[in-house]
Amino acid sequence: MWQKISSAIENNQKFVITTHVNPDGDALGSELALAEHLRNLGKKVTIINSDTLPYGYRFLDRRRKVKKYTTPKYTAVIQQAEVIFVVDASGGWKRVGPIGDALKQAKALKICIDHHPDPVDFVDIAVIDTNAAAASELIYDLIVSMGGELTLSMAQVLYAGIITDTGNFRFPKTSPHTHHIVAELLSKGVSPLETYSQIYQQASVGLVQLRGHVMNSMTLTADGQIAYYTLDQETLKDYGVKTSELDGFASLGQEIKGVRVVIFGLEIPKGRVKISLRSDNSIAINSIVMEYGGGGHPSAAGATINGNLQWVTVEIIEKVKALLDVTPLVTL
Ligand SMILES: [Mn+2]
Repeated sequence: MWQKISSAIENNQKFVITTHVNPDGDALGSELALAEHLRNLGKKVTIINSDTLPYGYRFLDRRRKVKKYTTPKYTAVIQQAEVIFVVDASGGWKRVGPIGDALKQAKALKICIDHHPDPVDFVDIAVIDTNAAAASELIYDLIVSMGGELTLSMAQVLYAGIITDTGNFRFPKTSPHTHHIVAELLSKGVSPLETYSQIYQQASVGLVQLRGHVMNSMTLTADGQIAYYTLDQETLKDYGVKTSELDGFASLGQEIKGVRVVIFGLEIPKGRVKISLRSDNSIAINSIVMEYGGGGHPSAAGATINGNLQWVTVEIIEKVKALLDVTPLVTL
């Protein structure tokens, strides 16, 4: 499984690593652990993303190794790279944002390591395992398969990647292998409490109150099988919250008994709406957002759609209702 990638690592010196737009814990954990592994092997590595590191994940990157893509600053680095890694992102160069165009044109060998069920024809080598709960699991497997040293800092970022992508070990892809890996990570000295606190207990009062606002506005439909809510830019401003801080808002409706699908519509600039869908795993909802150029997993998916917040949300509600009509309640 890892043979081609191991050879690519062994036979080259200059690496660039990137991931999807709005990087999450798994994206960053995968990038940082892979970068450290490569550096331990004496390689030259630059992590470059289209977006800045979200504030809440700065603790993973105290040495500021994750760079934000700008031209012409990183043009030469990208052109001179021998291998480009795309981690936790598949589906094409668009997924990685503005840096995608530069990477696409680079002459480097392109490698994708991911767990999303999206096409990988944009790279030369791909390891895709949709059974993996997190890309961080795959990076761990790669490091181990190469006999690489697993340091505490690598264990820390991989642990953060795994807990965030598994929703603290509750999402359906969480497996015995996930827990085997985590056992190894903890044995390196990772603190579950400290990591949890860094990720989930650093909110501003505005953010917590905004959560309350959203929960108050939540509406149930389709006999309580759908919970939906929206958030516009003005409300965000009122609470002093940034779009990038809304991690977890899409799953708020999942606390309600009987809710199978949550629809969260978020107004974003330029007349667009970001739709996030969550399902209780009794129904695959990623087909709905694929129509709009979105993607994701069967139980967690999203898309950015042009249009008015209310109209777009209503359109998605109707699509989910239609899907529920043809999908009887059977656990997948
Ligand atoms: Mn992931």
